[in-house]
Amino acid sequence: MDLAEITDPERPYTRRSFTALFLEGRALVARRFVEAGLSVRLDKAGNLIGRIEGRDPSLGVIAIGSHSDTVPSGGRFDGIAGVATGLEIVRALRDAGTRLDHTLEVIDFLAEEPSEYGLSCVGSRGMTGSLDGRMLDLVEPGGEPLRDALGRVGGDPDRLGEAKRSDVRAFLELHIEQGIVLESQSLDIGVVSSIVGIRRIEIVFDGEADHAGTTPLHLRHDALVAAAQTVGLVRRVAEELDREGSDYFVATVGILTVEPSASNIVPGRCRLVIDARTTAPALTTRFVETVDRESKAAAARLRVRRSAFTTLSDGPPVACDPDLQTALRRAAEDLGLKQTDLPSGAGHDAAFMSRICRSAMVFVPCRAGKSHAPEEWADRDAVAAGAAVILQAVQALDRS
Ligand code: HGY
Ligand code: MN
Ligand code: MN
Ligand code: MN
Repeated sequence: MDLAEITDPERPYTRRSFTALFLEGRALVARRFVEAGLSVRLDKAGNLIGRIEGRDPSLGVIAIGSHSDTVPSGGRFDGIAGVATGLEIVRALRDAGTRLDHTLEVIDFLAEEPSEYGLSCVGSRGMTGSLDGRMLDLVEPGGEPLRDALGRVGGDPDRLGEAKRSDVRAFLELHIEQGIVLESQSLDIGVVSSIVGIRRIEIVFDGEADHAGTTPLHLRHDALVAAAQTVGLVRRVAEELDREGSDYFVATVGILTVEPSASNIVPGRCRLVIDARTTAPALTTRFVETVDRESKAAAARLRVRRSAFTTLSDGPPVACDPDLQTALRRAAEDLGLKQTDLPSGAGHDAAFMSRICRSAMVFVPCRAGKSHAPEEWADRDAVAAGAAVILQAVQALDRS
């Protein structure tokens, strides 16, 4: 809860990556790591890593983690509940006088939320060799390239290779569900079966700024009308694809900027970012083809130039490790908790960690399924139950 106080007073629970607020929050997390007896380091991808050596270093690492950054006007549990879980598990093991055979790490991944760069999971991409030069060259509108921001928060874009891990045997992430299934069915635990694939696309329309009073409609080059038709198109195509079969498909335009943005100027430039998610990559291909074709047609009709249609990121759907899922189900059962398997419509660091090790997640209920909003809330006992499941699974893993 202390972390929730480190926020933008104008926008509650905001600690956007790469900002002073994020760094202040991260310093608090690092202090908690040290207080818990962890050795602490920042890797070259900007991840904060707490570590406690196991009795047999040859066995490698079991890692638990999530992220401490937030979306704008976010909540108090998205991400940080998973980092706090790792800390509590370290404390519980220490209080029980238990030292694992495996080395245990608690990880606060850098920039899990898509920052102004439109790229999510920067830290876990870096830890898994999935952060490439094109991504590092992304520039936030009017700001510094991602590579410079990464250097500013303790990473090193020129030594990212050192962040790639091969010694992690298993990764477990606790996260609030950010959906309504668990609460509506009075369930305690969600064992995550898969994590949705996410494609993010930037589209820019360049028209001509003009006087809103003296420019006849047929002479305008209105970038916002082209963008608005594209936003409607995104929703229409997503509904068609989502209705089609059993696979999940959603698409959102969460960013739309208008320039010069004045009531009496015909908009000259518009930038929008599409976030498309599905459990079936073939649907994304069809979505992108349709939006590409029809947004170009809208621009032509309106005598506007579609000056950019760029994939910012493209992560495939990921199946969580089946053996870890079994261990989590067994732990929930041993603890007498009510559970279900369910897919994740949210993206997570666990998806990237699956590229280097066995990776799985536990969801805990959050009030009314609300997330990415100040109303986000999870009961302490609910998070504690999830942490107990992960602790039990970690101890079973350690013995296996
Ligand atoms: O956007 C997401 O799915 C996650 O909350 N970062
Ligand atoms: Mn989030
Ligand atoms: Mn999250
Ligand atoms: Mn996550």
